[in-house]
Amino acid sequence: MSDSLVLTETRGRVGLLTLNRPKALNALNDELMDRLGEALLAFDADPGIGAMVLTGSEKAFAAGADIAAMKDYTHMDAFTGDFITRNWEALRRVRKPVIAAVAGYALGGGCELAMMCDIVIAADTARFGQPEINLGIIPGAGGTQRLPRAVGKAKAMDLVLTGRRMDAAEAERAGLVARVVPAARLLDEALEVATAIAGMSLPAVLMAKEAVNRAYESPLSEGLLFERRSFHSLFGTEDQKEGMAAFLEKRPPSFKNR
Ligand code: CO8
Repeated sequence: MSDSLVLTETRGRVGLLTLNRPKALNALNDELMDRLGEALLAFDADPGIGAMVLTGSEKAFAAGADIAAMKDYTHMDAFTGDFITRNWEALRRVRKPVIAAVAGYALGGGCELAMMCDIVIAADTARFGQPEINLGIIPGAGGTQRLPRAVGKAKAMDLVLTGRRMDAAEAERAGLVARVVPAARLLDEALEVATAIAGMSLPAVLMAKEAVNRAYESPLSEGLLFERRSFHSLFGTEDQKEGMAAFLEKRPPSFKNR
């Protein structure tokens, strides 16, 4: 449906989600985040889907939380209404990889949304930032936590305290972005990456995502143990036998996702 706030389509084994509030530069309101969470979880549950791409418009991935919607919030509106947590938690439940394809502005909640994805691919037009300080607030969906983990304290402090924007080249140098491509290539590049991932063995992909995320949540010794246990368990899959047999037989593998 073209008037939906989140457009969805499938490209082979890839689920493509497009934020569709272009006149407000994809400002994130509750309804949009509800739709996005539902769409991501639906693709996550679909056995025909192996990876997802989340994108916005040419001008904006998302210019942040909807300022008009939250302008008159009181402390209690935000707290008792569970502002942000309620419909952002769905994203954390997604087990398949999500690739953010970012063109234009990814600011505030838009930058935080990109950082919740597993791989960020940026167009050369992309601009990242946490400008909340200009509004008299601070980031509220992970900007003060995920940004330092991605780019280090020095640059995170610079961005969060001044509200300045970072272009795509700086974001790539800083480690926020995996690849930068010309704007015209953005969607093709993201779909190619997602298609390649969706062609891998799904159990291995899910475990790889879990294990990399563990690196942020646990001490090294615990993370290494988690990785080793996951690694050992993959020898119980048919796909491991197929992958290694295919290599030795010099042919492409045909994974069954089990
Ligand atoms: N909220 C609501 N409307 C917005 C937003 C926004 N964040 N961003 C842009 N718009 C609207 C504008 O009001 C304008 O609407 P209208 O045409 O009706 O006047 C339309 O989009 C186009 O915007 P501009 O005319 O401003 O376009 P420009 O090209 O001149 O400027 C900018 C583009 C630089 C992106 C500018 O729009 C801007 O600075 N936007 C606000 C960016 C910002 O401050 N983001 C942070 C918001 S706070 C936040 O995200 C807190 C996160 C908390 C967690 C997330 C919870 C969901």
